[in-house]
Amino acid sequence: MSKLYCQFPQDFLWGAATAAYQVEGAAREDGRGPSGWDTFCRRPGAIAMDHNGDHAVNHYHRYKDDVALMAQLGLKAYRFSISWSRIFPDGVGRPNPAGLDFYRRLIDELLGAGIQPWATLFHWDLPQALEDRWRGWESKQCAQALGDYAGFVARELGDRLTGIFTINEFLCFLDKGYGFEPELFAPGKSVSRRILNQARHHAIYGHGLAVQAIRAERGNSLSIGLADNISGCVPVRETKEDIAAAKAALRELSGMYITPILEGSYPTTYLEDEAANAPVFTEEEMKVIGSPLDFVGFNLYAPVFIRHDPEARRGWSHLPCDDAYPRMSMPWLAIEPSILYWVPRLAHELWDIPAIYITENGCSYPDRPDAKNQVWDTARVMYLKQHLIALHRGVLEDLPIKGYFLWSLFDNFEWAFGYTKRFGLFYVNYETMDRFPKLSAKFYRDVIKQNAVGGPARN
Ligand code: GBH
Repeated sequence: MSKLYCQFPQDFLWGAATAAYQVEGAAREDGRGPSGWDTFCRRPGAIAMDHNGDHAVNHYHRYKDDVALMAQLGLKAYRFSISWSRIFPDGVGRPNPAGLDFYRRLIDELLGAGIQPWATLFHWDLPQALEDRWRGWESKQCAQALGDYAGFVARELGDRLTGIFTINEFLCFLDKGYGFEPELFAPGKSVSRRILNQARHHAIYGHGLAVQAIRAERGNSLSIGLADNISGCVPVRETKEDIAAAKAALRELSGMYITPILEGSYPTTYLEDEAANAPVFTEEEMKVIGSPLDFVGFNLYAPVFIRHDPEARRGWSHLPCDDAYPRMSMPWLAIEPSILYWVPRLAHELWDIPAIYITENGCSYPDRPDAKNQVWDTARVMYLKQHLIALHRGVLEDLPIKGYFLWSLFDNFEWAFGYTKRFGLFYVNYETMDRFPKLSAKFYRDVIKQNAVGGPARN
């Protein structure tokens, strides 16, 4: 009977994700040093309504109640990020015990509730001190600093973590932070193409140093990986040619980030395209970058449609979503559920990945509570249901898909959009900080309980 529904494997990991700067608040408490996002938010006009993460949703103080909400959902895992400048207020040097203690208490609370803790080391909030001292990722010393911080966290907290992500989404703190995307993120500077490529290289090198430092502390007792927003490549038609084109595109579009991490060398297409602006690197650094991982996490939201194109230089071309294409309420959030099938499939064919997690997927939507504080976010339920059904196709085809982390547990500080975009399963009233489960929270709870999408309710 269960085969009629989208039944997931018994040990499938159902989770939800957040990031430190987006939820914690308590920006100046217990010795936390400033991060690049604290600085960037002070720049007039950088953030919608000039919002900032000073208070965010106060997860720092409400973490116990928040873990109780996770338990109500039946979450099996919580993906949170660690604020680097809480642990090392200056980025390097003397650690801050009070900052570390917050994550100890959070992890204890999670374990007490039977929820696996999965921590991201760097979700864009670089200590401001590292930007001031070294111009951040422009310097190789920043990579070394990430390695040292990773080793420290693995030593202090690693025995009770289940999984660890070195870095979240390179593109967002490099291409978007260094002036190569229309939407500007912290640190909000503008560098040359040459410097961008070198900074990208330092960041993936930092990832590799972090993997090695964690492995040295914890061996195989902790699952090590990263969470990257790889391009959501989807073949426009399910033909041999378009599928092969989408696969080639996935590898080439990831030429500066995930491809060298998984292959231990840059694809020639990337080096050729960047020519004189390509990064300078050593063989030794490439070995570090290619350090073996236990899993790879993909943050997947929007499609990049690819078609076979014999006239294009690389044999494929990208078909942009036009104005009429359906979107959720984020300019870039075009809806194509099959990204959750195609990206794991194509990535697995390319790189034979031992374990794949969807580390983010979700949508923003201008939902509002009714008089009884109920939020009927039917569009989010539609979005999630369709994506999980598409993900299930990969499960049926025996792809090594081990879990799914929904973005996000709560409405929170959505970077350049401030608090104007809501991605949460729990609605947050920003005046009172009260949280209310939306319809989508109830939908997700049912999915977790049934370990399936569809089928009769069992609650
Ligand atoms: C993730 O970013 C983040 O990890 C998370 O913190 C964030 O809250 C969440 O998703 C929702 O945004 O902007 O036109 O260049 C995803 C950010 C947005 C990055 C789309 C790549 C590509 C289109 N991604 N963007 S564009």
